[in-house]
Amino acid sequence: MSTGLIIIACTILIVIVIIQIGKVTDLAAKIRGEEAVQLESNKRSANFMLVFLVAFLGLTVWSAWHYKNWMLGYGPHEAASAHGPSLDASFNITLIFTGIVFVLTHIALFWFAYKYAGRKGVIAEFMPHDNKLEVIWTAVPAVVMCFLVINGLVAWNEVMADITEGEDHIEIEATGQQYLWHLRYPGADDKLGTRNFRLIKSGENPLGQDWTDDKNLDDIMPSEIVLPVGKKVRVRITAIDVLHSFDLPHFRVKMDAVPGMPTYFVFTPTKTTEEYRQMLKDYPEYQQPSDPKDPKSDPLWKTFEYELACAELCGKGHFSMRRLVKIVSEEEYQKWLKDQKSYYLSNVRGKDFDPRKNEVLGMEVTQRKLDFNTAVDKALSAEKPEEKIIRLDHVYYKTGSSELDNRSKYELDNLIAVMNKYPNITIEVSGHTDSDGDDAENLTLSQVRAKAVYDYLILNQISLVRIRFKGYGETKPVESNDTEEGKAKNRRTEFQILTQ
Ligand SMILES: [Cu+2]
Repeated sequence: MSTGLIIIACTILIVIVIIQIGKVTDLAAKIRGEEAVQLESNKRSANFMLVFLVAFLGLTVWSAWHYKNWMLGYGPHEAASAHGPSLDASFNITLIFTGIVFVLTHIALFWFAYKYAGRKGVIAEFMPHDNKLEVIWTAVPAVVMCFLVINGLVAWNEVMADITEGEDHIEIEATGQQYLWHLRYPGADDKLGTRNFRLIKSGENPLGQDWTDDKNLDDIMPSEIVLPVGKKVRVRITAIDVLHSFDLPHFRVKMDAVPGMPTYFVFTPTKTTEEYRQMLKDYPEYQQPSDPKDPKSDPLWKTFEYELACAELCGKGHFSMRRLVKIVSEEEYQKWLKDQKSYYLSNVRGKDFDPRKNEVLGMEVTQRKLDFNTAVDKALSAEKPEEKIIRLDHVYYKTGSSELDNRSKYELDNLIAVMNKYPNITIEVSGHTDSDGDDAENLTLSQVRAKAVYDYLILNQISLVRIRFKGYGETKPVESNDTEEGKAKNRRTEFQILTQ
């Protein structure tokens, strides 16, 4: 409130002062004559032009010098990509030319204003046209522009070159959305799966990946970009809603992300994050504490991270489209990659919206076989009878019936393989239920379900003297029946190795 009053008071005062000065000037003109006052004012303005010229150019040079270390391409901000230096050089060449023109034109502008200020008895020369001048100020910029454009084109062609057929590279994808980047890496198959915008559903399928395409199943969606140093990367760039721009300033990578128009950028990181930090270490501005409130916090160079930004003002949350970029060694990259989980397997698999929930996937078959054999090996070497029980987690029945679901065959085939591998093993197959419903019915259901597994094994040439089956109904719960989770665990079929 008081600040507002002061501002209003100041404004009124300034207006009064200006009006008073005007009155005084008027009065002076009346006393000394109009012309004399005009000439004096011309002279003063001319002198100011000279002062301004010197101060302005001086400040321009000073600020450029003072802030140079904060500009890309100068001081510690070297390019960290293979193509970066050629772009930086292009910018520098343009800066040299425009810088020279900038200084010369400004000197001419203010010097002329000084030199040709109105003086008593001097009349301006009338010059309607000058061919020589016209030719000079057309030809010189034209030649310079040609040089700059050609120089820029050469750099452009180098920077925008795509991957050649069969060239070794990593292909990743970045999709801009208000206000985040969806990052996608191909999984073990090295191929990104297909997308269809009609399948986009937030929370379920943010990118519209087509889950019937096997290539999608192992795709990972990490929260940061991790890349190995020295390897070519091709980034597919696109957007879901509005224009965004994929910007990796340290790598001199910048490309618009346009909905419906896929773009790309190919670059090779040449410095790991750690190497870049080591380079920043020598600069005093990076030796400041990273937390201004805590002088003991790590210096800025130590906490430095490359980053991905959105360079298109895409809305009010634009600033939050920041993602970390980490450049590491090939070994670290492979290790990181191995730790990533497929988006499909961790977020979609088995959910109601999984179009393949009734299907056993090839990779699941492989993984389950491994898990099953590990469990069998453990049971075989165990001492206590209760440690020789193995749950058949992937044996399914049709609801309320003992008919085996088609998906059960993989697990049962694993069991058959084990029975054939160890011909001395005998087992008991047992069925169990939760506590819901009638006890006697549960007992019967568990019995017929265990028998269904028994029948499957007999049908597949396993000798009947090696197997017996039994239904335990709800008598042997492994968890409390109070929760749905516990009940699901209690509804199970398992087998116990009796002799081996
Ligand atoms: Cu954006």
